[in-house]
Amino acid sequence: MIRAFVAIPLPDSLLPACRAAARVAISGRKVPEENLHLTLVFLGTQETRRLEDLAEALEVLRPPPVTVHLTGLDVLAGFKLSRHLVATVEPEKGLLQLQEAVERAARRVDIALERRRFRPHVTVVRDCIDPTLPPWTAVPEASALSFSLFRTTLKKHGAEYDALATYPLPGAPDH
Ligand code: 2AM
Repeated sequence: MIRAFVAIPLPDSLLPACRAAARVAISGRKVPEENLHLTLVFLGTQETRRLEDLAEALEVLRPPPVTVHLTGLDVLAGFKLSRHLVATVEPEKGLLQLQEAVERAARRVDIALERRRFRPHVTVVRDCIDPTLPPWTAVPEASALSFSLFRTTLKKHGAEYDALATYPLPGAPDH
């Protein structure tokens, strides 16, 4: 059984904005920079076979171009009483289309999904005390180059992510 999710890795040019955002929190666990991502669909724990089927379905999906535009900071409720500091992401058309297509692909291979409204965001600090949110300094948007099916392994020091499969998005070099 594998715990998995589908996400867009944070485009490199948005790293400085997320780095600055993480400084706002005075407590909590910063998400390591290489782990920053925009979750499209959380899959929970699944049989390897199901994930292989999903990986194949994602291979033939014709994704739209996706722009990642960070629009501000927010604090979202996590599990139990935890709070996460996040950079909010504009729900632009391509992003919503991709998210819906991945969700459909997951349901087609019989993965039962949580019924939660998609609120696009990049978590930058987990389990923090509510910070005072400063005014947001606008950052340029960036094209997403790819999305991936990730395996997550829970370790003492936090989660480790491995990309099991990566899919290019239109506009990426060599696409
Ligand atoms: P996040 O996107 O708000 O940070 C891997 O665990 C990713 O899936 C995380 O980025 C996490 O939240 C997201 N996720 C969504 N729902 C989840 C859930 N019920 N349990 C764990 N992670 C979840």
